[in-house]
Amino acid sequence: ARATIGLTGLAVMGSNLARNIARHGHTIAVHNRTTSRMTAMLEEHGDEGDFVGAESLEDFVAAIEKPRVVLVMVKAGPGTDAVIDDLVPLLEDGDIVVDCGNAHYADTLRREERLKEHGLHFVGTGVSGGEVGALNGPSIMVGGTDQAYERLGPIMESIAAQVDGEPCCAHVGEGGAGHFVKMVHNGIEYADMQLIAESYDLLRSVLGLSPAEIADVFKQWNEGELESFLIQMTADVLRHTDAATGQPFVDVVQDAAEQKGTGRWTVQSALDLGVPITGIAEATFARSLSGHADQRAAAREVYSTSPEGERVDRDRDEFVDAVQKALYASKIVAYAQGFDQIAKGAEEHGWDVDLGQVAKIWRDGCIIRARFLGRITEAYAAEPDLTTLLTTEYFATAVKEGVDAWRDVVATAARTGVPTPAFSSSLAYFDGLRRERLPAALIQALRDNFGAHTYQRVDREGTFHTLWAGDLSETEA
Ligand code: NBP
Repeated sequence: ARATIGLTGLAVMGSNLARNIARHGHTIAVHNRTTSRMTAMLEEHGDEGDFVGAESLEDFVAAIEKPRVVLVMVKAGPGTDAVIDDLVPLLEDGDIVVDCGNAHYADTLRREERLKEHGLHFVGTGVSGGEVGALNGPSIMVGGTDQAYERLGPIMESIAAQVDGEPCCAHVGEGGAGHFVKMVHNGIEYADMQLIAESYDLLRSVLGLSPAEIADVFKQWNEGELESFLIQMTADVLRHTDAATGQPFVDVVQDAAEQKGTGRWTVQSALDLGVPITGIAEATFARSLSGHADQRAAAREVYSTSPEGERVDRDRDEFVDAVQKALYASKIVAYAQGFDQIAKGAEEHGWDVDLGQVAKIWRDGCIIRARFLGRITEAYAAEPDLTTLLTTEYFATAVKEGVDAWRDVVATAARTGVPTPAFSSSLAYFDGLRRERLPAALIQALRDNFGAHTYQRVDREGTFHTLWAGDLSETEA
């Protein structure tokens, strides 16, 4: 055995990750179910480092030094189970199986339990950054045991993106924490993209700017606090012209956004945990709405004769500035909600997750990489038990400065008929949090009326019920 690590599953993500590992001086055994994919990869890239090509799983496992580290990068779901089934009989006590695919964390928990019975470590690992990240330095969120990380960590840290000499890779927590954190990362990515899309829609619909003009706006935003991979990418995409038609590229793309499921998982988990992640949920539903072509066509037919939204005349610079502020404030809300979900998930599952460290390893390599994340790391460093990111001085200042513009943008969107579910729900969440009294009091009273669900009083301890069908007297439950 001469390879320090092995990787099976050489589609685009797996082969790029293997090349990244080899380029960093690690000898890597490579395998793929369909052998031709492995030989093709070695033919094309074999000179980039020290690869050991294996045609069978037996040869693959035999090529790796013990305790073995086997990275699995196959299609998530049954594919992962199939590979695990084949690997388990070939592995020995203390070997480490690392699932780098986009698995649901509940599957990871189940697989970890199963492999533990065989004396094996199972490490669910989130890898973000798409294919380019896999090759040049992704952000890596590792779960599983401390013991497994001791062997795996140094290799993964060496191939991850680096910021100021620090790797964007960490053992974020035990068990399924790696895949849980990756799931929320993807949920936040949904919210980020939805907020960007709403900003674009407002600038185009309210101000009448062209995609190229909006590209300039995003380019300018990318020089300030909003600086991020996605804002830069938005400028590039909006500037792109379709070669076939000469139209702005964004106008020839069908307006139905797809999803592979991580956004949905994030929302499902949030419902179970009781965490209001309104930004991510609205972003997920907005994609879903965009895909309902039949309902959209039917609604257009019925309502297109009704007055459209109002036309408003807005000063260009002032409105661009307002949208920027609304975007930033809504983004702060979406991240506060996402980090809240990670905190609650960690509490629920008994994982020790350092939220500041999570923000730190998202600073580069991953899709949501942004200047902003450094601020989140600072916030948790100053106050590790922070209840919500919204109350830290830096973010509170930004929200207070932006709140008038935020209201103006949401009101303008409503008046002009531009749908802004993420902007609007983020503002509602913010207003809900800061409100002295919520109408939840009325809901609780109604619940007591129809279902004797009881209530607490503001003025004294105890649990009470009013005899709604009787003499309206109050009883103590
Ligand atoms: P795919 O998700 O398209 O999976 C293709 C690979 O899975 C091939 O190597 C294929 O082998 C293997 N495979 C399948 Br399918 N069923 C198998 C089975 N029953 N036994 C063994 N191997 C099996 O590849 P990908 O796009 O490179 O993504 C890999 C993982 O990385 C996925 O979990 C994905 O969600 C995750 N991910 C992807 C991205 C991205 O940007 N694409 C980003 C982050 C994470 P074959 O060659 O023999 O068919």
